[in-house]
Amino acid sequence: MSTRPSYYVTTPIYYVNDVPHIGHAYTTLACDVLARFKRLDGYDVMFLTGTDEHGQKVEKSAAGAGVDPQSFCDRVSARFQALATAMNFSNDQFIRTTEDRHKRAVQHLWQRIADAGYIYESAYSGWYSVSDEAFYSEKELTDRADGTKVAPSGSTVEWVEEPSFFFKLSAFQDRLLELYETQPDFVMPSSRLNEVKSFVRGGLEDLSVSRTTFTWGVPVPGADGHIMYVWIDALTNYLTATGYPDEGSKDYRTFWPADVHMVGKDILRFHAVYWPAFLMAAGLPLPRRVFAHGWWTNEGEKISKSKGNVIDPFALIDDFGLDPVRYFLLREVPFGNDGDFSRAAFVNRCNADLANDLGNLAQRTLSMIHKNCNGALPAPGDLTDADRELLDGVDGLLDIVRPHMDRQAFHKALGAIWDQVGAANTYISEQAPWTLKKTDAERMSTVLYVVAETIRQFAILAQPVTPDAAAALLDLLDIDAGARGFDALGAGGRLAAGRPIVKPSGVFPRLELETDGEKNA
Ligand code: ME8
Repeated sequence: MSTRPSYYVTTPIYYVNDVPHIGHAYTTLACDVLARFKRLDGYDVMFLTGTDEHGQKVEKSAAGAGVDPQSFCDRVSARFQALATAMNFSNDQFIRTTEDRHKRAVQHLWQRIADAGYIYESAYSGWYSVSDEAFYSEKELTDRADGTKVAPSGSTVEWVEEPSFFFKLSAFQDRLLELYETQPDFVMPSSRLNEVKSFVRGGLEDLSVSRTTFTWGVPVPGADGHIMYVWIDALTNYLTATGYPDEGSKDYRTFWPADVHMVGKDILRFHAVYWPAFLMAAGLPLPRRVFAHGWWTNEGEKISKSKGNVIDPFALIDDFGLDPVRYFLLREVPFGNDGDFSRAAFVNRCNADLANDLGNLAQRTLSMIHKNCNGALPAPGDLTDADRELLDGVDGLLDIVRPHMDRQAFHKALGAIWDQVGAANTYISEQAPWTLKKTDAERMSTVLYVVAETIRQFAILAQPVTPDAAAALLDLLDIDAGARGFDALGAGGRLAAGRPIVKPSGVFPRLELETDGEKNA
């Protein structure tokens, strides 16, 4: 087994009733950045994403499209896999719940919960939302003027009466409350933990976990006609990917329990209440954290297919290039809060931080070195207080950024890096190497060296978020592949003088707000 520490991060598995949009890209991006960060920080990482392909909702969508469910799933799942490629996601696995290994894992988990005495047979009558794949109690619903009822999510509910197996969720109220007390980071951000606590304090009813009125799902072992509730099926994907039910497998022993299940706030209850209860019932270790992030709106409006305002990530990448999209999504909005997507804010943010602050800093510094130092990095002379202050700030960045990343505070991590990019810009303006060129060439060399060294570290730290641009910067500095990890940060990894510096080409182009179909990328 590896001696490195391990890290397991998961995205929700996405329903194949819908094609991927910016919300899906956002969640998986956050996980991708965590996975890349941890790999660079020396961890053995597993990063999982995939598609949730069973249930009534998918069965209905397939029927609506006039194809059999499996062909329908194959088609839409391929779109999610294409999104992973387009977004440069570094997922180690892409799981599909229609895979045999998954069906085996779900049936095994079910049996284990049943054997422990937490599943019983009865009949369900109550409200169900196919769109949310969720049961609701009467008190959670509101009445529409036309007499129909709606769930808190806004989706329509229907009355369901059928034989069903139940999971004894009510038996886990105290243990769940104890979990939230003793492990307060189990649900983040803390405002979400409070929501979960008050839901659980309000009392838990047993959960209907099988359906008999459709067939597209995993059969309940030994109970003809019963299909497992899609959420038991879906949540188990996190175990399947580790090799479960083979608890002796290398991946299970290395990666379970997961470090972070990243989800949107809409599906927190399933992950923070049902999932730990299922695992407690099965006697399996619990994940360390469920992080529920906020919701994106489009220019102030809720994103919905019916409004026709769905933001297509493929089109956005096409318009602006990938790295700006990745940067904007994680920098603009405090992670955890809701955010509004506006193209004007996008262009402003990317031009200010990427094109101007980091892009120009690199462009002018490396151009000056190429032109004025014979195309090679100069050796620094004696360092002044200003030089040392800037280098100390940059050398100390990882210690500031790492705790932010460990709390999924991407905006703070990026803010801390870009504060130092700002300090480097202030430094170069004050030191004015373009003036020193005429008065003190040796001092000019020192200033350019110091800035080049800060760019090296900014590029290493920016790799998780803007991998292509960061690699281009590291290429410009002629940094070996083996010297791009976080162990190369700080004074120990200082640039060696004399390395060739070619004429740089712009790494972060300036973006234009698109007019008459003009493209940036
Ligand atoms: O819920 N803003 O799948 P799903 C931010 N299959 N994030 C958004 C978003 C938006 N406007 N819209 C969607 C399911 N998301 C289940 C999950 S997991 C065991 C099963 C993201 O396709 C966000 O992560 O409806 C949300 O939780 C997820 O997509 C819902 O994806």
